[in-house]
Amino acid sequence: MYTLIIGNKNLSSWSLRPYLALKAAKVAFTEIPVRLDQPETRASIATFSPAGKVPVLKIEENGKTQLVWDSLAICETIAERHPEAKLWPTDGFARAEARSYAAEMHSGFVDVRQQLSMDFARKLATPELSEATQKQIGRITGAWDAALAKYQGDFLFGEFSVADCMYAPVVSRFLTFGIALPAASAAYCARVMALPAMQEWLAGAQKEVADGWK
Ligand SMILES: N[C@@H](CCC(=O)N[C@@H](CS)C(=O)NCC(=O)O)C(=O)O
Repeated sequence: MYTLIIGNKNLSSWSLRPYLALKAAKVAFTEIPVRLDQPETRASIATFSPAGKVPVLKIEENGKTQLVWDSLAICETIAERHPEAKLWPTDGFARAEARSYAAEMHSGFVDVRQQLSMDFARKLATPELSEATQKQIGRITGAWDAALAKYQGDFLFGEFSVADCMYAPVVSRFLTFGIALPAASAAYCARVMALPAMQEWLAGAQKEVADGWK
C-alpha cells in the first residue's frame, strides 16, 4: 500500500514528480496533502518525514513500513518496484543518459527555480529574465531537443520515463510564464501538459487557488 504525502499542487514542484511516476506505473495510492507556508506546516511534515520536506512516500507491506523521501529517491523506488512500467529506458546507454538528465535537473537550474517558481494553475507575465536564467533555459531546451531528436518519441527517451517526471515542473513553469521555446521543446511541453495525470494535477491546483491557497 502506498501513501504519497505532498505539498500544494499549485506550488510544490517536487511533489509533482513522484505523483507522475506513480500514475505512470498505474499503481493505487492515497494522497495526503500538507498545505505549505502555514504556521503548522513544519509540525505536520515532521509527523511523516525525518527530512522535514515533502514529498514523502510511505510503503506498507507485509506488516512493515518504509518511508522514502526526496522526489528522485521516490521515483527511483517506484521504477525499481514496478519494472513493468519501464520508468527507465531498457537500453543501458539510454538509461545512463536518462539518469544524467534526471540528476542534472535535480541538482541544478537554481535560477530557473527561483525566477520562475511553479505556479501551476496560473498564467503570469514573463519577468525580465536574468542572464543566468536565460542560460539555464537554453541548456534545458537544448537538452530536451537533443533527446527528442535522438530517441524520436513523444517523450525525452521515447516512452515516458523518470526523466520526464523530473522535468514536468519545468514544463509548467515555462507555460505559466510564457517562455519562448524552440518548436520541438514547445511541442514536448504540450504533450506533457496533455497527460491525464498532469490534467488531474492541474484540476487540483486550480481548486487550491479557488479555495484561497497560494
Ligand atoms: N530535494 C527535495 C526537496 C523537497 C522540498 O524542498 N520540499 C518543499 C516543498 S516543495 C518543502 O517540503 N518545504 C517545506 C519546508 O521546508 O518547511 C526533493 O526532491 O524532494
